[in-house]
Amino acid sequence: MNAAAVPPGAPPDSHGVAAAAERRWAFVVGIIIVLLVAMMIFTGLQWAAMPPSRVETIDPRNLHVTGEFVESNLGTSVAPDGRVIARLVAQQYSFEPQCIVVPAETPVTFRGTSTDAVHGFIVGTTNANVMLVPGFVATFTTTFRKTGEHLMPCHEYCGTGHEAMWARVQVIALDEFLTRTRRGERVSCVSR
Ligand SMILES: [Cu+2]
Repeated sequence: MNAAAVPPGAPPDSHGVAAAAERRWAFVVGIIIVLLVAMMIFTGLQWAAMPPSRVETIDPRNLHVTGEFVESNLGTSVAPDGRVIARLVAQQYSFEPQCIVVPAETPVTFRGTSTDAVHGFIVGTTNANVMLVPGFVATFTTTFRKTGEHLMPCHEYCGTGHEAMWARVQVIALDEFLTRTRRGERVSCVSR
């Protein structure tokens, strides 16, 4: 660089200073990239070497006829051990039930499966998000902090009716939920 290109007031070796700063930042970015790649390799190998913690299989051909996912057993119920369990089935192009009632401030275990194609759902803006694959039972436990209603759309493209495939999740107060389950009713949504 010739002296005429140095802006007025800049240190005489501004080019050298900039080059050193660039080298430092290139080094920092390089370390970050190496760390991320190492994490990907480590988790990829570790997960590939271990079986998933639990894989529950189910025959999708007779879901409606027998077992846990018959229609009368779908929806939310309280298990004998006190756990709240919401069961649902996805099929082209709807969820059964269409509206799921859950209590607020209580862990709720979702158990779902599919009769035909790969489906999935998310619940509103919560972090509940799962895929429903025929032949497997998907399960997760989550707690809804506030009462209210969430949309629950299918988020795996499953065919021409996919965009119309959604259900609702109604989160109600725990006492109201317990009162309704104590009456022995199958808990279903109330229109609001
Ligand atoms: Cu879908």
